[in-house]
Amino acid sequence: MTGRLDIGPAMRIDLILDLTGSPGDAFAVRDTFYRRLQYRLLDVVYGPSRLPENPMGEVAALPANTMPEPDLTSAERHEIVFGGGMMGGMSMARMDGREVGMMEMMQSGKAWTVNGVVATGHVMDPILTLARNRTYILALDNRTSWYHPIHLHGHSFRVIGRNGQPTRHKEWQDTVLMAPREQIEIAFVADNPGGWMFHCHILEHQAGGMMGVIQVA
Ligand SMILES: [Cu+2]
Repeated sequence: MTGRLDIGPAMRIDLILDLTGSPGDAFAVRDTFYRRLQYRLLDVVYGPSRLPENPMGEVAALPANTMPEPDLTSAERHEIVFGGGMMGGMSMARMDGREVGMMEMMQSGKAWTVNGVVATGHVMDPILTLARNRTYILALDNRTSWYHPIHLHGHSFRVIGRNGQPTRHKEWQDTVLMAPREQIEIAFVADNPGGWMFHCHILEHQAGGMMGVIQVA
């Protein structure tokens, strides 16, 4: 069996495995994301008895999704730029209310920005204030040379576009893995009032400044 799924920290997937092997067959599930750090995560091993011909039988219907559907025709669009890191080409950023260079950021243990701002604590001005129950499209622009799994608290969103192309499944997620230099559009109804963290779920990146607050009024 072959096949690859890319998931970052905080991401989950539901998999249905249609097992068609014979008793005693085995295959490995490997993490191959970092070529030099590959490892065997687990083995799937068939038991001694043969599987029934139609193991899945009738697939039970899932309960209907209760997430509010984003209304893309009336959506308000906001761009969110993720910057910083080595080979990011960033020269200046805003940290604790003033402009600083990359060197000063690094000396403070910081390396990353959201819309040009380095987060330095957990209390901060919101990067966006959204009206309750409106649909928003966030255009996420990864201007770094690194992967970032970006996680929004308080909401699930649809991933509607990648690098200008619509996605096939408009998948529901609460964390989306951005490849280096990738641009991703997400859409959701801001139906949960509060101040919600929006951050990279590689926690070193979050601590290094890659987080913001989205306020839903
Ligand atoms: Cu990151």
